[in-house]
Amino acid sequence: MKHGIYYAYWEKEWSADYVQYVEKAARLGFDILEIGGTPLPDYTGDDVKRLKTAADANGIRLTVGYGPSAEHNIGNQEVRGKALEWYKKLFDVMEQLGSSTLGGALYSYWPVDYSRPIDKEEDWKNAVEGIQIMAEEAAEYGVNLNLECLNRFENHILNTASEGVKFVRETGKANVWVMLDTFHMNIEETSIAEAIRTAGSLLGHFHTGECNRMAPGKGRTPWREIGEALRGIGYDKDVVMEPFVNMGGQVGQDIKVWRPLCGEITEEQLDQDAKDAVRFQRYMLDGVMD
Ligand SMILES: [Mn+2]
Repeated sequence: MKHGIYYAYWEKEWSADYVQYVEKAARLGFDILEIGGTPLPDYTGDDVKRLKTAADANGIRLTVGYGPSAEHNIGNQEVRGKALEWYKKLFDVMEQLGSSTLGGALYSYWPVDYSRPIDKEEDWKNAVEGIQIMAEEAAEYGVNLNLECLNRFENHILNTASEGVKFVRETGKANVWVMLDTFHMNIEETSIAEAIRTAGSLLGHFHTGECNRMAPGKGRTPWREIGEALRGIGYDKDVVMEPFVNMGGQVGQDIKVWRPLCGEITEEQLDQDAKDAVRFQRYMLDGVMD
C-alpha cells in the first residue's frame, strides 16, 4: 500500500498552494499528497508545471479529493451539462499532473441539504446515469472515479460498502470504484472488516481517520482489524489519511469542527503528529515497521 495525507489537515479552505504541502508530505514520510479538486480546472499551464515539477522532485504522487458543490452534482439533470464541462477540465489537469485517482461523493453533492425532502430512489437512479456519463469522459484522461460512501449526516445515496458495491455494479464501468473511509464506516458499518471484504476487488481508494477525525493512532479505531481486512483482500492501492483537527474557514464549517481537537497546537506539532501517524499507519495496515 502507498500512504498519503490530505492537504486540508493544514488548511482552512478547499483550495491552497499545494506545492508547499508536496514538500512537507515528502519530508514527513508520505508517498502521496491528496489535493483538493476545487482550483484545478482554473490552473494555467505554468501552475500545472510548477506542481508537477515539485511532485516529481519530491517523489510524491498526487491524488485528488473533491466534495462536489451543488452545481457540480452529476446526478442533477438540470446542472449535469455544465458540471461535465467542469469535470472535463479537472480530468485534463489531472492527466497533466500524472494523477489518475479522483475520490469523493462524485455521484452527488456535499454536504447534502437535508432541509428539503429526500427521494433516495430517484436520486440513486439519476446518480447512476450521471456517473456512467462522467466515467466515459474520465476514461479519456485515464482517471478513475472512486465513489466515497459517506455517513448518513453528509449524504443519503451511498452510506455503506454494500450500497457502494451495488451502485458500482449498476454503472458497469471499469473505471468506477468503491471508496471507503474509516470515519464514515465507524458510524454506518456493523463490521468494519466485513465492509472491507464486501468492497473486495472493487475497493479503489481508502481514507483513514479516527472516529472524531483525528490522525490515525490517536483514538479507538480498530486499526489491527482494518489492516488484516485490507491485506486479506489483497489491497495494494492508496491509503490517504484525512485528519481534520483545527477550527475555522470553510473547511471547519463543512467538516463541523467546533473545538480544536488537539488543543491550540503549532504547525510544528501538527507536522510531528502527521509523521507519527504515517509510521503508525504503515505498521498497522502493511504490518511492517519502516
Ligand atoms: Mn474521506
